Amino acid sequence: MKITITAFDRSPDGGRGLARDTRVRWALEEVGQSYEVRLVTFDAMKQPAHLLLHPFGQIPTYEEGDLALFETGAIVLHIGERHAGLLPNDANARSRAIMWMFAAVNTVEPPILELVTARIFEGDKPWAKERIPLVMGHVRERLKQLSTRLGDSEWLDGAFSAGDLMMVSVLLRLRASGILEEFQNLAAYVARGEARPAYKRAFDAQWAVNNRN
Ligand code: GTB
Repeated sequence: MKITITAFDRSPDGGRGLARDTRVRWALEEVGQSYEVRLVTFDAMKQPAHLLLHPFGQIPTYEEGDLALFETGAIVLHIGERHAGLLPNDANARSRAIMWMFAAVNTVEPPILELVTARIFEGDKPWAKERIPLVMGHVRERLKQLSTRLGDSEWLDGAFSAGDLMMVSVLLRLRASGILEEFQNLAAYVARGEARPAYKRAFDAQWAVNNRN
């Protein structure tokens, strides 16, 4: 069945792969499913037609037959459940992979988003100079815990899974901050994710869209 996702008509990051359609593209590439992309402007995202698909007026969305989904965690989980390649067959290992997906979006991503907000959207506020080191501390604490758990392992729990796909996607948002490099094993973990052929295809596809004439 045809799969259609939505993405920014022009991502504010100019194609650095940080918008969340990249993780959905990556998941589809990992399982070998082709997909189409409908590009939407910021204005179109807030119009009734898009709000029917995404109540919060955001991208990405996912359509497949009469199924319409939003939220990248739910979309990647759906892809992993329908196609081989992202979730282990063993029931316990599968539950643990899903646990890492939740950990990525629910425990690791929030302080990272706090930092993005503090640095980019509130960087000119009078409290920014005091707030940024505080939020950096929250991010460091999470990275330290994650780094300890990952140790010398290649992936979070055995073979690469949707849990790693979500975690690497979340950590990539830290690249510009330099914090990731303080944790050598996490920096190497992210680099391993980026080196996967499926990630490269996903990245290249969104780059092409965002750098077209
Ligand atoms: N929890 C949702 C999910 O995981 O699907 C979050 C979806 C979301 O935040 N979508 C953003 C969006 O549509 C795009 S990805 N924003 C428009 C709006 O809310 O009006 C977030 C994002 C945007 C830009 C960059 N960037 O330029 O670096 C990075 C990430």
